[in-house]
Amino acid sequence: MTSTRLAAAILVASAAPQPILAQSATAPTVQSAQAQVQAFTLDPLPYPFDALNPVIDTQTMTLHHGRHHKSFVDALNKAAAEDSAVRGQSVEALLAKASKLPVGIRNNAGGHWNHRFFWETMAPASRSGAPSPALAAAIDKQFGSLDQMRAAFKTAGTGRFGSGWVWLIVKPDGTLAIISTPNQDNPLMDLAEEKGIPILGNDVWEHAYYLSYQNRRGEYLDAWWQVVNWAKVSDRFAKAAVPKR
Ligand code: MN3
Repeated sequence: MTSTRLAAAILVASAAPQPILAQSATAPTVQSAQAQVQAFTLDPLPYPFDALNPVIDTQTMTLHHGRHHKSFVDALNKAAAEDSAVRGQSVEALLAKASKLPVGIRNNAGGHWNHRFFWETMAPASRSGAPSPALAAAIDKQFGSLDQMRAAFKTAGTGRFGSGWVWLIVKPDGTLAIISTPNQDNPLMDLAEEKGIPILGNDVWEHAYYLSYQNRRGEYLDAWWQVVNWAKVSDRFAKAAVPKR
């Protein structure tokens, strides 16, 4: 054996056991730590990926849920493993203290909450339905009509520069309002300019519509009403609207 080969053999012999030792020493700790902080989960869509065709195409839904939403969940779980301010917290608790969190955690917490809410806001067009009588009355009172509410929603959505969301919220005084938030912010965050309980929301990031609509965000906002789950929105309204005396 040449000295080079001998050196290589010694190197292999001395190096080989190290990963095994390292693995056996640290793997169980890492695994149990991960098991404790797997608090954030990516739930499956409440309908098949192709269920919203042609309003939202299958590829957009697949990428939006499996890549975009998943990235927020993965990032939150990573943050939870590293940061005691995130560990063991609900996503709602993170939103409530968003102003005190690093911007990355604020974005990922918002992104997770917003997308979970978004999937549940929609249903196949055949099951879209209509607002409950109570919600329809509140919409008429605040906006004049459902069509006028939709027009105001479109104005807010097309007016959002860059990326963000548009929301129909119940304000603390019990009235409805339409607002838009930048990035992955939402009206539940303590730093929101206008706070309230969202009952309906649409994602106006380009990834939500670009494959089918390209730059035509207004067209997407018009078509989107076909897949709004009004039963879910009405249920949220009933829970959020506290009668004021
Ligand atoms: Mn999105």
